[in-house]
Amino acid sequence: MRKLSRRSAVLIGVLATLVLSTLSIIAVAFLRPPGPAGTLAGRAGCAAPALGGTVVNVTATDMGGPMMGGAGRVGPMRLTADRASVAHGRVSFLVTNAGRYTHEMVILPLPGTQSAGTRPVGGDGKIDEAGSLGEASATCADGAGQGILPRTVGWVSVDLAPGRYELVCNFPGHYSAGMYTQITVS
Ligand SMILES: [Cu+2]
Repeated sequence: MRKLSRRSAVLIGVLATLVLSTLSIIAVAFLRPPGPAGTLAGRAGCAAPALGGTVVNVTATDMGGPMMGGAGRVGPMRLTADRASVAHGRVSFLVTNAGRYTHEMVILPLPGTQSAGTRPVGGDGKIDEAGSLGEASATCADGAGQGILPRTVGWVSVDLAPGRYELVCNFPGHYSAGMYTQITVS
């Protein structure tokens, strides 16, 4: 009888452990930080108003910070758009900074057959922004500013003529680290 009770106790212990581990796994899955734009903006306490024209969602990412290689190291950085082409006219860019550094998005015309990512980078780590059609570089605001802080959004609305454009982040070193993408306006 006593032996059986001990076995039951062990069994109950094992079952309890299993239940608790399962609950922890479920809890971790639900507490994981969200990825998509809207959720990040919500957490940051700011969201873009209704934007005019066709909305292009742009995401800035980087692999920097203490989790990747430690102090001073800058990992690959990316600027990605959720569409490669858009109709001409009013276009709004909603930029979500999903990275650990401050970023921005500048719209530059891409002349001739020039490829995105091939602009010369100056000694200051930046490219020439001449011909810029607009930028989203303000935290939780429209247009130009001091940069879009991590886990926040910025936005800008512009009128674009047919052609090819390059979206870039021109914080020092970010363009050469990979923060550019192309969008075609038809
Ligand atoms: Cu950047």
